[in-house]
Amino acid sequence: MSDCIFCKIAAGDLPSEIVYQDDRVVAFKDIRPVAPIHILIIPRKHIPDLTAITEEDAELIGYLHLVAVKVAQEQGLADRGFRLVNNCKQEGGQVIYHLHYHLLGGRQMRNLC
Ligand code: IU
Repeated sequence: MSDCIFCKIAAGDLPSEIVYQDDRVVAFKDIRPVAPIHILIIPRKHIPDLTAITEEDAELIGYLHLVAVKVAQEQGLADRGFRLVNNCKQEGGQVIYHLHYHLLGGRQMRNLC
């Protein structure tokens, strides 16, 4: 999608600190981290939010989770633990309408909100 910031980041048209990428998924550092490690994991495919996924995306979403674990391992979080969060639509706190998961770690997580 031409006016989507995360599509532009995935395409390399906007700068970001990419920590992992392949033909389907990109992971990059959040510009406003709320934890010592805060990485966003996105599909290259433009999916606006979690409610927009279809049966066709099932494998992609599963694969995105595999990438999340791989990135967590590379960041030294696999044994310590981490949090993987999706904010969905307005009341879920979603701001950027390109599906993404927040990988948060490096400190003790407590409250959910
Ligand atoms: P949310 O789940 O849509 O609320 O999260 C959007 C995140 O995208 C938020 O943590 C921002 O700091 C982050 N972000 C970014 O990393 N790079 C950007 O260029 C923009 C937002 I705009």
